[in-house]
Amino acid sequence: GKFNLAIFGATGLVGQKMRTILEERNLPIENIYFFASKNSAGKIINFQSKNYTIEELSEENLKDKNIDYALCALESPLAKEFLPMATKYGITVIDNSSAFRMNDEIPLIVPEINPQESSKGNGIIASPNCSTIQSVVALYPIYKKYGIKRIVYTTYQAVSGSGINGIEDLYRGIWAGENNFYPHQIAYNVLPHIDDFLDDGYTKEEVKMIDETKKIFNDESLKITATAVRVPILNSHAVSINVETKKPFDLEEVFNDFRNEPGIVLYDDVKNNIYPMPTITTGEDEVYVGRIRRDNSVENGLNLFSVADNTRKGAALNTIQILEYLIKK
Ligand code: 11C
Repeated sequence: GKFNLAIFGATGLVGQKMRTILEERNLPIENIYFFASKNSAGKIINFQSKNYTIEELSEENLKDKNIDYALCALESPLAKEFLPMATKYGITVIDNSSAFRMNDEIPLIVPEINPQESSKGNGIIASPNCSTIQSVVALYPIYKKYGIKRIVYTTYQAVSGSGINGIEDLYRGIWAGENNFYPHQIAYNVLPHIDDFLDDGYTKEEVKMIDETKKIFNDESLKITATAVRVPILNSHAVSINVETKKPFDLEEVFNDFRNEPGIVLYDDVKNNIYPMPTITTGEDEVYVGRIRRDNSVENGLNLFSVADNTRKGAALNTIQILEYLIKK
């Protein structure tokens, strides 16, 4: 049947993308409500040719609306503050922030991999970090068939991963050679630094990729390391993935494994210079996989390159695919 939907954080980059993708996908929405901070309250936005007034996200404004589901694009601290309150009113929230991802009671869902787990939890369902999502989708056919011992992730992440601030800093760098948001100029540069540094020298982004991968595959035995790098690209993250499988594989068969997998486009024909790139994946829903080759430096070693639209599959689309799974059930 029809349901009532809210978007929390409707004016940010991910919140706007949620609106765009909802317009593309025709879900049976009865009423939709857009919430954001006080600053944006009162602004008018358009959805499916109708105008809506943005409301301030508050208990007062939420409680009498009979909202069934909410897609949350709030920053982590705000999500922490508001989502437990929203669940008190029977709202099931699908959260794009990192606030609840590693909470044992909260499922962390990639619909291609573990949708059935979304029935657990107490009204909050977490959607993983953007670089994690496109990495685990790319690895899933390998994981299922051969098992995985160890993963080495190296990322090339677009500025849209930081929202509008990141995009502005890239243009600021190009036009003025300055930076305001990142600790260094991002234009004509590469920063091996995403999110805060921890005491062991890793960044939080790297730790998210490691911890979230283990949680999604439900496999604490996985050995994983990661280096996350910001590059001067507007949109679409790339991840170079080196993996050691448990069972031996035939390389031709690996190509076929990718060919038949939902959510993946095998994009690998190096003789014709075909490989995934941000210019190919931006605006696309699937994770593109290419540069598939054997790593002969270890037993059962494999290299691949995954590129995906970080604001779509990495954020807004993944939350909407979770919603679609829930309403189909
Ligand atoms: C980035 N991956 O590209 C980050 C953005 O944990 O949801 C997403 C942060 C998160 O900067």
